[in-house]
Amino acid sequence: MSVSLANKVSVSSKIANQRFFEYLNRIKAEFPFDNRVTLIHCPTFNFDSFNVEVAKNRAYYAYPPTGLQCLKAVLLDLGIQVDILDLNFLLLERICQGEPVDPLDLRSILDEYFDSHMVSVVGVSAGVIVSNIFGVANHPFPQTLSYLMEKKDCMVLAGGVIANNEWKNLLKSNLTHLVLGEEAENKLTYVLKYLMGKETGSPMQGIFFKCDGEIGETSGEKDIVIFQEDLIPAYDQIKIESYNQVGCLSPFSRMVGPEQVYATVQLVRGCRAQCTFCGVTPFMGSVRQYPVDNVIREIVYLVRERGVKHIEWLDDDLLADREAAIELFRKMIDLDLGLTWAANNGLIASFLDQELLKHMVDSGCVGFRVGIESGNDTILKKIKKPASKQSLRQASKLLAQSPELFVVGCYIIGFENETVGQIFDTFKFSLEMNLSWAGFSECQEVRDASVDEEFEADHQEGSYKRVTDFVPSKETADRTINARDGEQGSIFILPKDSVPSSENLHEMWYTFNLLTNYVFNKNLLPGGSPERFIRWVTILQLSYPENAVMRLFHCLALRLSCQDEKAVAQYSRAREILQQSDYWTRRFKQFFLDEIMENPPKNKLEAQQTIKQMRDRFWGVVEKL
Ligand code: B12
Ligand code: SF4
Repeated sequence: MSVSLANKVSVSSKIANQRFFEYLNRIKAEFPFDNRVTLIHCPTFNFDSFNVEVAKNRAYYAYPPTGLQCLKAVLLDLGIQVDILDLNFLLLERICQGEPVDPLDLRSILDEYFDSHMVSVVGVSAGVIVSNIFGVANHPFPQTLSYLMEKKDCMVLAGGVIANNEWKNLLKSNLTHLVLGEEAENKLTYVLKYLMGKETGSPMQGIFFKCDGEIGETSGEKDIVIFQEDLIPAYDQIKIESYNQVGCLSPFSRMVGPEQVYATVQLVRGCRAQCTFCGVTPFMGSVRQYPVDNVIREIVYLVRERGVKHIEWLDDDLLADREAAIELFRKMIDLDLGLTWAANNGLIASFLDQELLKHMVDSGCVGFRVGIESGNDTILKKIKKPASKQSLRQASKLLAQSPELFVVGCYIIGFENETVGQIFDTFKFSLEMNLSWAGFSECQEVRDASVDEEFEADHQEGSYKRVTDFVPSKETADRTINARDGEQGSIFILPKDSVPSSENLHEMWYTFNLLTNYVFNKNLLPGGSPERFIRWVTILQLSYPENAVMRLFHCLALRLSCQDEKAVAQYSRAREILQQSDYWTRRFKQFFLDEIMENPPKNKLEAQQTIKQMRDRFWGVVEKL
């Protein structure tokens, strides 16, 4: 790894560093470094809304711990022995393989490991979907950290996006000895070299600590990680061939078949854009690229030696260097690896062009997300999205030429002070873009450390800012939204110049999702591909087994593709859910779906008519917006 440094150390900063070294010396004396480090990957699913059926369906995320593997790769260069303990994988594996009495019991896994391993340094990564770690009970990240701190026999380090956002609160709560901010290869190397008594080089900023009750940050140069290491040795303890047996990466990884062994790969760190709502640029800084040949070697290793059949890019801006991306795809094509790939983290739509798209398809791309965010030019400008409606329309035309790709457009609603009218623009634009699917999410501020002043008061009063899932239906174990009677009203009567309440926003999310993805889905139109719709919805149903709307539209799509027996099964399941659930009964009435349930189509022609009638009815409303 080469290190690039910026900014000079100021004289006053020496005091902060003196305190840091004073603290580090104490820790070093308390836990003499034995050349062994364990890195823990915390569960990435929400313990509060945990649903055992979803876990057994292998629908929770099971990402390999790539960030920890990168750290391991640089520590191996220092001759340190590194274990990676993937708690997410182990927990999901235990649930998928048996019927554990307490499926969320982390302690037994930690006990089993630490009873047989003495380690002087343990690093923990907060890999959980709920980022308000102090706002929910039973959160695995603080649970794991307090387990380790209570043991009092190792130095504890925290890192990753959430630790970065919560560093002050973690230190205040004595949940860790140090927090290493942002990308941590250089900072971890620095701390461990110090513990080993090796030459460390200049101090760098971004290491957070608490000395004698006072919280501080090291000062010095800002390090920029330029990752050049070989990641292959860091796969030694990762059971990559089993991750698909306990979870998934995204609907794309399920779409290619849940039995396909998958892995994740990265070409670029950082992003060219600086969208105001996104933490990527502040967290990762500038765009940096891995050597293309290293990435190719990793892919070849994964395919040929570990049996991987599908990869997903972790990049925020995979196409940042167009020529490098083309070189990469070309090499993948030449190697003829029989591999599929997807970019669930998203591509920037306005940077797509015909040549790139061709290389993507030929190298195995099955689909990707594109960040569209808004259908209102004022909002697009305000959030500094590198796109306009015009450039997005061009992308939509380009994408229409590759119908084999499943492209999900991502939209955000509820930006600060965004009006109902502006949000309607996004909804109408999602219909105009006419992609395979629309992923709506509600804008949420991911906490940052500067809000610590309110932490204690908020924490005590239980009003600590709630940052939950960006998709409201994932907030509850039964996947309902605005479930109480009376919370579901028409969003179309909201004044266009008003700013919606959070309930209204949830309701808008619900309505847009229903209309764009189901009622107006292009694959349910004559000339569309109901089979593609069926494949996607089948995967979504693994996460939403009790969603009656999905059942009904799955039934309609099956009728369109003349799979009548299966259609009857979906219809019957929808009926059962409705019989048991007031929530779904109300939702069906609200959108006149109860009428379809009373008179369900019996064949392809009737299904086409049903869908057309439904569209005509809603189009009247949409047109007036
Ligand atoms: C895969 C992924 C997920 C997976 C989990 C992956 C995992 N292994 O845990 C899932 C789908 C569960 C997920 C959930 C969420 N994610 Co996410 N995710 C990603 C994605 C696409 C790749 C992550 C990755 O592997 N990166 C590559 C490695 C090299 O980087 P890294 O993991 O960050 O690791 C480095 C540092 O963080 C640090 N580090 C990490 N762990 C540790 C541990 C220790 C001890 C130390 C010292 C350092 C350290 O050092 C590592 C090497 O530099 C990134 C985008 C991206 N390109 O990074 C978004 C990203 C990190 N996610 C993001 C968000 C917002 C979330 C959620 C909050 C969304 C939500 N509300 O649900 C949650 C929070 C989860 C979390 N991890 O903190 C944002 C973060 C923005 C920000 N800075 O605030 C990103 C950047 C996406 C985006 N474009 O907005 N995510
Ligand atoms: S393009 Fe995507 S990753 Fe880049 S800053 Fe904008 S939202 Fe973040």
